[in-house]
Amino acid sequence: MTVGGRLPRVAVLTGAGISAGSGVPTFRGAGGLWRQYHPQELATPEAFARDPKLVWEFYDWRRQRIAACRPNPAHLTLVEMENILPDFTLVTQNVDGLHTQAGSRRVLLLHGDIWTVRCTACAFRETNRQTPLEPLPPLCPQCGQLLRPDVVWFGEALDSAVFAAARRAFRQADLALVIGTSALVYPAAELPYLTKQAGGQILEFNTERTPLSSLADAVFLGPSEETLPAWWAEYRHQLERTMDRR
Ligand code: BV8
Ligand code: ZN
Repeated sequence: MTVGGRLPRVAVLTGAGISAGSGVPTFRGAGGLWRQYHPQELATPEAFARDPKLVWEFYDWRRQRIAACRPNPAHLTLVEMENILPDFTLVTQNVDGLHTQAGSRRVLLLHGDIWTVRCTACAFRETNRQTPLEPLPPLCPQCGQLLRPDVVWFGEALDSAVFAAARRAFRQADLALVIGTSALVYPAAELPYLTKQAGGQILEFNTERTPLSSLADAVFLGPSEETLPAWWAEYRHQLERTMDRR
Protein backbone atom coordinates (compact mmCIF):
# COMPACT_ATOMS: atom_id res chain seq x y z
CA MET A 1 0.00 0.00 0.00
CA THR A 2 2.04 2.98 1.10
CA VAL A 3 5.75 2.65 0.46
CA GLY A 4 7.76 3.47 3.57
CA GLY A 5 4.87 5.58 4.83
CA ARG A 6 4.61 7.65 1.62
CA LEU A 7 2.08 7.39 -1.19
CA PRO A 8 3.24 5.12 -4.05
CA ARG A 9 4.83 6.51 -7.23
CA VAL A 10 2.55 5.31 -10.08
CA ALA A 11 3.22 5.13 -13.83
CA VAL A 12 0.48 4.15 -16.30
CA LEU A 13 0.78 2.93 -19.90
CA THR A 14 -2.45 2.82 -21.91
CA GLY A 15 -3.20 1.38 -25.35
CA ALA A 16 -6.16 1.17 -27.72
CA GLY A 17 -8.05 -1.13 -25.35
CA ILE A 18 -8.76 1.63 -22.82
CA SER A 19 -10.70 3.48 -25.54
CA ALA A 20 -12.50 0.36 -26.81
CA GLY A 21 -15.15 0.94 -24.13
CA SER A 22 -15.75 4.37 -25.70
CA GLY A 23 -16.33 2.85 -29.14
CA VAL A 24 -12.90 3.61 -30.65
CA PRO A 25 -11.77 0.65 -32.83
CA THR A 26 -8.55 -1.03 -31.62
CA PHE A 27 -5.69 -1.90 -33.96
CA ARG A 28 -5.80 -5.64 -33.64
CA GLY A 29 -9.33 -6.31 -32.50
CA ALA A 30 -12.22 -7.29 -34.77
CA GLY A 31 -13.23 -3.67 -35.39
CA GLY A 32 -9.64 -2.67 -36.16
CA LEU A 33 -9.84 -3.10 -39.92
CA TRP A 34 -10.57 -0.33 -42.43
CA ARG A 35 -11.75 -1.40 -45.87
CA GLN A 36 -9.43 -4.39 -46.47
CA TYR A 37 -6.39 -2.80 -44.78
CA HIS A 38 -4.66 -3.45 -41.47
CA PRO A 39 -3.77 -0.14 -39.78
CA GLN A 40 -0.12 -1.18 -39.78
CA GLU A 41 -0.15 -1.13 -43.60
CA LEU A 42 -1.37 2.45 -43.64
CA ALA A 43 0.34 3.95 -40.55
CA THR A 44 3.71 4.16 -42.36
CA PRO A 45 5.69 6.85 -44.20
CA GLU A 46 5.90 4.53 -47.23
CA ALA A 47 2.10 4.19 -47.51
CA PHE A 48 1.77 7.98 -47.20
CA ALA A 49 4.42 8.61 -49.88
CA ARG A 50 2.74 6.09 -52.17
CA ASP A 51 -0.86 7.24 -51.70
CA PRO A 52 -1.37 10.24 -49.39
CA LYS A 53 -5.06 10.45 -50.26
CA LEU A 54 -5.72 6.83 -49.17
CA VAL A 55 -3.81 7.30 -45.89
CA TRP A 56 -5.71 10.53 -45.24
CA GLU A 57 -9.04 8.77 -45.95
CA PHE A 58 -8.03 6.24 -43.24
CA TYR A 59 -7.20 9.00 -40.75
CA ASP A 60 -10.28 11.04 -41.65
CA TRP A 61 -12.43 7.93 -41.05
CA ARG A 62 -10.81 7.43 -37.63
CA ARG A 63 -11.18 11.14 -36.74
CA GLN A 64 -14.87 10.96 -37.59
CA ARG A 65 -15.26 7.77 -35.50
CA ILE A 66 -13.35 9.24 -32.55
CA ALA A 67 -15.26 12.56 -32.70
CA ALA A 68 -18.42 10.60 -31.76
CA CYS A 69 -16.72 8.91 -28.76
CA ARG A 70 -16.57 10.07 -25.16
CA PRO A 71 -14.17 9.15 -22.33
CA ASN A 72 -15.28 6.10 -20.32
CA PRO A 73 -14.95 5.28 -16.57
CA ALA A 74 -11.38 4.01 -17.10
CA HIS A 75 -10.24 7.39 -18.47
CA LEU A 76 -12.05 9.14 -15.62
CA THR A 77 -10.43 6.88 -12.99
CA LEU A 78 -7.00 7.97 -14.25
CA VAL A 79 -8.04 11.63 -13.82
CA GLU A 80 -8.97 10.92 -10.19
CA MET A 81 -5.65 9.10 -9.61
CA GLU A 82 -3.74 12.09 -11.03
CA ASN A 83 -5.59 14.37 -8.61
CA ILE A 84 -4.86 12.20 -5.55
CA LEU A 85 -1.38 10.77 -6.12
CA PRO A 86 1.48 13.32 -5.90
CA ASP A 87 3.74 11.24 -8.16
CA PHE A 88 1.59 10.02 -11.07
CA THR A 89 2.61 9.80 -14.75
CA LEU A 90 0.20 8.86 -17.55
CA VAL A 91 1.82 7.61 -20.76
CA THR A 92 -0.37 6.70 -23.72
CA GLN A 93 0.13 5.02 -27.09
CA ASN A 94 -3.27 6.31 -28.16
CA VAL A 95 -3.68 9.26 -30.49
CA ASP A 96 -7.44 9.71 -29.87
CA GLY A 97 -7.17 12.52 -27.30
CA LEU A 98 -9.66 10.90 -24.90
CA HIS A 99 -7.35 11.17 -21.84
CA THR A 100 -7.10 14.95 -22.29
CA GLN A 101 -10.83 15.16 -23.03
CA ALA A 102 -11.49 13.24 -19.77
CA GLY A 103 -9.55 15.88 -17.82
CA SER A 104 -6.06 14.34 -17.44
CA ARG A 105 -3.77 17.38 -17.14
CA ARG A 106 -0.40 15.79 -17.99
CA VAL A 107 -0.34 13.07 -20.67
CA LEU A 108 2.84 11.83 -22.36
CA LEU A 109 1.75 11.17 -25.96
CA LEU A 110 4.22 8.53 -27.17
CA HIS A 111 2.68 8.21 -30.63
CA GLY A 112 1.35 11.74 -31.22
CA ASP A 113 -2.12 13.20 -31.65
CA ILE A 114 -4.65 12.53 -34.42
CA TRP A 115 -6.13 16.03 -33.85
CA THR A 116 -2.87 17.77 -34.77
CA VAL A 117 -1.75 18.20 -38.40
CA ARG A 118 1.71 19.28 -39.51
CA CYS A 119 3.32 20.20 -42.81
CA THR A 120 5.58 17.71 -44.61
CA ALA A 121 7.73 20.61 -45.86
CA CYS A 122 7.69 23.58 -43.46
CA ALA A 123 7.26 24.14 -39.70
CA PHE A 124 3.48 24.67 -39.93
CA ARG A 125 1.60 22.71 -37.25
CA GLU A 126 -1.86 23.20 -35.75
CA THR A 127 -4.75 21.56 -33.96
CA ASN A 128 -7.44 20.71 -36.48
CA ARG A 129 -10.70 19.10 -35.32
CA GLN A 130 -12.53 19.46 -38.67
CA THR A 131 -14.58 16.33 -39.51
CA PRO A 132 -14.78 15.46 -42.27
CA LEU A 133 -11.52 17.03 -43.47
CA GLU A 134 -11.95 18.67 -46.88
CA PRO A 135 -10.29 18.58 -49.30
CA LEU A 136 -8.29 15.34 -48.89
CA PRO A 137 -5.32 15.31 -48.77
CA PRO A 138 -5.15 18.68 -46.93
CA LEU A 139 -2.50 21.16 -48.05
CA CYS A 140 -0.39 23.52 -45.95
CA PRO A 141 -1.91 27.03 -45.81
CA GLN A 142 1.61 28.48 -45.61
CA CYS A 143 3.53 26.65 -48.35
CA GLY A 144 0.95 24.58 -50.21
CA GLN A 145 2.69 21.27 -49.58
CA LEU A 146 0.99 18.14 -48.12
CA LEU A 147 -0.10 18.14 -44.48
CA ARG A 148 0.21 14.89 -42.47
CA PRO A 149 -1.30 13.65 -39.20
CA ASP A 150 1.06 14.52 -36.32
CA VAL A 151 1.38 10.88 -35.26
CA VAL A 152 4.37 8.51 -35.08
CA TRP A 153 4.14 5.98 -37.90
CA PHE A 154 5.74 2.50 -37.89
CA GLY A 155 9.41 2.93 -38.69
CA GLU A 156 9.45 6.50 -37.32
CA ALA A 157 11.27 7.51 -34.14
CA LEU A 158 9.36 8.63 -31.06
CA ASP A 159 10.00 12.12 -29.69
CA SER A 160 13.16 11.54 -27.65
CA ALA A 161 12.25 13.95 -24.82
CA VAL A 162 8.79 12.41 -24.39
CA PHE A 163 10.17 8.88 -24.39
CA ALA A 164 12.96 9.81 -21.94
CA ALA A 165 10.34 11.23 -19.54
CA ALA A 166 8.29 8.05 -19.90
CA ARG A 167 11.31 5.83 -19.19
CA ARG A 168 12.19 7.88 -16.11
CA ALA A 169 8.64 7.57 -14.76
CA PHE A 170 8.56 3.78 -15.20
CA ARG A 171 12.07 3.34 -13.74
CA GLN A 172 11.06 5.26 -10.61
CA ALA A 173 7.56 3.79 -10.21
CA ASP A 174 6.59 1.59 -7.27
CA LEU A 175 3.54 0.55 -9.31
CA ALA A 176 3.05 0.33 -13.09
CA LEU A 177 -0.48 -0.03 -14.48
CA VAL A 178 -0.59 -1.41 -18.05
CA ILE A 179 -4.08 -0.93 -19.48
CA GLY A 180 -5.58 -2.09 -22.80
CA THR A 181 -2.41 -2.76 -24.75
CA SER A 182 -1.31 -5.86 -26.64
CA ALA A 183 2.23 -5.02 -25.42
CA LEU A 184 3.59 -5.76 -28.92
CA VAL A 185 4.67 -2.35 -30.19
CA TYR A 186 8.16 -1.16 -29.28
CA PRO A 187 9.73 0.84 -27.80
CA ALA A 188 6.51 1.60 -25.78
CA ALA A 189 6.16 -2.04 -24.76
CA GLU A 190 9.51 -1.96 -22.94
CA LEU A 191 8.35 0.59 -20.35
CA PRO A 192 6.77 -1.80 -17.80
CA TYR A 193 9.92 -3.95 -17.82
CA LEU A 194 11.83 -0.95 -16.44
CA THR A 195 9.55 -0.89 -13.39
CA LYS A 196 10.06 -4.61 -12.79
CA GLN A 197 13.84 -4.33 -13.18
CA ALA A 198 13.86 -1.52 -10.59
CA GLY A 199 11.88 -3.62 -8.08
CA GLY A 200 8.42 -2.19 -8.73
CA GLN A 201 5.15 -4.03 -9.35
CA ILE A 202 3.13 -4.40 -12.57
CA LEU A 203 -0.69 -4.60 -12.68
CA GLU A 204 -2.18 -5.46 -16.10
CA PHE A 205 -5.77 -4.63 -17.13
CA ASN A 206 -6.84 -6.35 -20.37
CA THR A 207 -9.63 -8.51 -21.81
CA GLU A 208 -7.01 -11.15 -22.73
CA ARG A 209 -3.52 -12.22 -21.62
CA THR A 210 -0.53 -10.64 -23.39
CA PRO A 211 3.26 -11.24 -23.52
CA LEU A 212 3.47 -9.05 -20.40
CA SER A 213 1.00 -11.13 -18.36
CA SER A 214 3.55 -13.68 -17.15
CA LEU A 215 5.68 -10.84 -15.72
CA ALA A 216 2.75 -8.97 -14.10
CA ASP A 217 2.14 -9.21 -10.35
CA ALA A 218 -1.59 -9.27 -11.09
CA VAL A 219 -3.69 -9.50 -14.26
CA PHE A 220 -7.26 -8.13 -14.09
CA LEU A 221 -9.04 -9.86 -16.97
CA GLY A 222 -12.05 -7.95 -18.24
CA PRO A 223 -13.01 -4.63 -19.82
CA SER A 224 -10.89 -1.87 -18.23
CA GLU A 225 -13.92 0.45 -18.13
CA GLU A 226 -15.11 -1.95 -15.39
CA THR A 227 -11.96 -3.49 -13.89
CA LEU A 228 -9.94 -0.29 -13.42
CA PRO A 229 -12.60 1.69 -11.51
CA ALA A 230 -13.27 -1.38 -9.32
CA TRP A 231 -9.57 -1.85 -8.55
CA TRP A 232 -9.05 1.87 -7.80
CA ALA A 233 -12.05 2.02 -5.43
CA GLU A 234 -10.53 -0.76 -3.32
CA TYR A 235 -6.91 0.46 -3.61
CA ARG A 236 -7.81 4.05 -2.68
CA HIS A 237 -9.77 2.81 0.33
CA GLN A 238 -6.75 0.84 1.54
CA LEU A 239 -4.45 3.85 0.94
CA GLU A 240 -6.70 6.09 2.99
CA ARG A 241 -6.78 3.51 5.80
CA THR A 242 -2.99 3.21 5.94
CA MET A 243 -2.48 6.98 5.67
CA ASP A 244 -4.98 7.61 8.50
CA ARG A 245 -3.05 5.25 10.75
CA ARG A 246 0.17 7.31 10.46
C1 BV8 B 1 10.50 2.60 -34.20
C2 BV8 B 1 0.28 5.92 -34.05
C3 BV8 B 1 12.72 2.94 -34.95
C4 BV8 B 1 -0.24 5.88 -35.43
C5 BV8 B 1 1.32 3.74 -33.65
C6 BV8 B 1 10.16 -6.41 -34.99
C7 BV8 B 1 10.36 -6.62 -33.64
C8 BV8 B 1 10.28 -5.57 -32.73
C9 BV8 B 1 9.99 -4.27 -33.17
C10 BV8 B 1 9.79 -4.08 -34.51
C11 BV8 B 1 9.87 -5.12 -35.42
N1 BV8 B 1 9.62 -4.63 -36.65
C12 BV8 B 1 9.39 -3.32 -36.55
C13 BV8 B 1 9.51 -2.96 -35.26
C14 BV8 B 1 9.38 -1.63 -34.69
C15 BV8 B 1 7.91 -1.26 -34.61
C16 BV8 B 1 7.14 -2.29 -33.85
O1 BV8 B 1 7.21 -2.37 -32.63
N2 BV8 B 1 6.38 -3.12 -34.58
C17 BV8 B 1 5.59 -4.14 -33.94
C18 BV8 B 1 4.26 -4.30 -34.68
C19 BV8 B 1 6.39 -5.43 -33.95
N3 BV8 B 1 7.88 -0.01 -33.87
C20 BV8 B 1 8.03 1.13 -34.55
O2 BV8 B 1 8.08 1.22 -35.75
C21 BV8 B 1 8.16 2.39 -33.68
N4 BV8 B 1 9.28 3.13 -34.15
O3 BV8 B 1 10.77 1.52 -33.76
O4 BV8 B 1 11.40 3.45 -34.80
C22 BV8 B 1 13.55 4.13 -35.23
C23 BV8 B 1 14.45 4.56 -34.26
C24 BV8 B 1 15.23 5.65 -34.54
C25 BV8 B 1 15.11 6.34 -35.76
C26 BV8 B 1 14.16 5.90 -36.71
C27 BV8 B 1 13.37 4.80 -36.44
C28 BV8 B 1 6.94 3.27 -33.83
C29 BV8 B 1 5.73 2.55 -33.28
C30 BV8 B 1 4.55 3.53 -33.24
C31 BV8 B 1 3.61 3.22 -34.37
N5 BV8 B 1 2.42 4.09 -34.25
N6 BV8 B 1 0.27 4.57 -33.49
C32 BV8 B 1 -1.73 5.68 -35.44
O5 BV8 B 1 -2.36 5.49 -34.38
O6 BV8 B 1 -2.29 5.72 -36.55
S1 BV8 B 1 1.25 2.20 -32.96
C33 BV8 B 1 -0.39 1.84 -32.75
O7 BV8 B 1 -0.44 0.45 -32.65
C34 BV8 B 1 -0.90 2.34 -31.43
O8 BV8 B 1 -0.41 3.60 -31.08
C35 BV8 B 1 -0.47 1.29 -30.49
O9 BV8 B 1 0.79 1.57 -29.97
C36 BV8 B 1 -0.35 0.10 -31.38
C37 BV8 B 1 -1.52 -0.78 -31.11
O10 BV8 B 1 -1.23 -1.32 -29.94
P1 BV8 B 1 -2.33 -1.29 -28.78
O11 BV8 B 1 -2.54 0.12 -28.33
O12 BV8 B 1 -1.87 -2.29 -27.82
O13 BV8 B 1 -3.67 -1.72 -29.47
P2 BV8 B 1 -4.00 -3.18 -29.99
O14 BV8 B 1 -5.19 -3.06 -30.88
O15 BV8 B 1 -2.76 -3.83 -30.48
O16 BV8 B 1 -4.41 -3.95 -28.65
C38 BV8 B 1 -5.55 -3.56 -27.94
C39 BV8 B 1 -5.45 -4.31 -26.64
O17 BV8 B 1 -6.54 -3.91 -25.83
C40 BV8 B 1 -5.53 -5.81 -26.81
O18 BV8 B 1 -4.60 -6.42 -25.96
C41 BV8 B 1 -6.97 -6.14 -26.34
O19 BV8 B 1 -7.02 -7.41 -25.72
C42 BV8 B 1 -7.21 -5.07 -25.33
N7 BV8 B 1 -8.60 -4.67 -25.13
C43 BV8 B 1 -9.60 -4.61 -26.06
N8 BV8 B 1 -10.72 -4.14 -25.46
C44 BV8 B 1 -10.42 -3.87 -24.16
C45 BV8 B 1 -9.07 -4.22 -23.95
N9 BV8 B 1 -8.46 -4.10 -22.75
C46 BV8 B 1 -9.20 -3.62 -21.74
N10 BV8 B 1 -10.50 -3.25 -21.86
C47 BV8 B 1 -11.14 -3.36 -23.05
N11 BV8 B 1 -12.43 -2.99 -23.14
ZN1 ZN C 1 4.05 24.09 -45.19
